[in-house]
Amino acid sequence: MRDRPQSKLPKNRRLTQLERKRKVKVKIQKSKVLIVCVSTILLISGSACSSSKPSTQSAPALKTEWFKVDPSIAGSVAGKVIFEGKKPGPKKVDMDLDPVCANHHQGSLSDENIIVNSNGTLANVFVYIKQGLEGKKFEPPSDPVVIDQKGCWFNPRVLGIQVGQNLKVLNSDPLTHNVHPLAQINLEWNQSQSPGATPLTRRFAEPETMIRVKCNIHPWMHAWIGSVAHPYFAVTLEDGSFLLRNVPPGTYTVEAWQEKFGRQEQQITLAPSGKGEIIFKFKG
Ligand SMILES: [Cu+2]
Repeated sequence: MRDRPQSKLPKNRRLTQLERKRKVKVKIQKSKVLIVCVSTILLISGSACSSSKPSTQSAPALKTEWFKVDPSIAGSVAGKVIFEGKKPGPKKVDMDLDPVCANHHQGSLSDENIIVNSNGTLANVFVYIKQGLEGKKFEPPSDPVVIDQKGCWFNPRVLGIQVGQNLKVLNSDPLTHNVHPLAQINLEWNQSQSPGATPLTRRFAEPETMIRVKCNIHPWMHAWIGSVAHPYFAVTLEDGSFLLRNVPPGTYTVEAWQEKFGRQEQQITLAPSGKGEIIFKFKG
């Protein structure tokens, strides 16, 4: 005798244990399918929302809050960099590799890695506040810092720039140079600049003291750039002096860097409207 199909069983018939197990299994499977479907729908709708309305998902751009110095309490740090020891004699720069360069100077150019002034001080020393301004953000000036290549020589040799400020590189020579800042924290780059080319404009994104700059074509060309996160830097002049203006009151570490003699630092505390003074001494 053939078994009758289950669908035709009387409704009130008591289910066997096997039938109950099958029924439970089917329910579980149906639930699983439902969960997967709902999850998929949520995922799709979620991704659709995020892709169709990006502006509502992304955070608004934060405007940088620049630190403003209160002029009524700002002070200054002035000083000198003194040279002690025997003044080194002039060291002629050999430009024989390129007669155009050599002719420009008529063989009389001396190296500028140590410049001892007539008053026994040093020029071309980079002085800047190294510590004490953490947490303050200073807006970069809109004016660029300019470096020229003239007579196959960088002018100036030592310069400071604020992070985010434009560096404008000129070529005043009738020949091609290749400007190459050997940055280690910032991005290293080099770029050829033919005679009459438009000035190069670049920025440094991070503080870095110092960045050596060379020309890949003329191996005697050197410059040094101090990239600083604030405006408190200076290069010593022909009398060895420097001046940091408009400095907020505080305690600072001030560093002096010289191309051959290295670095020195000193601490200074500036009272409101205070006038600090620092003397650095480098021995030859
Ligand atoms: Cu060059």
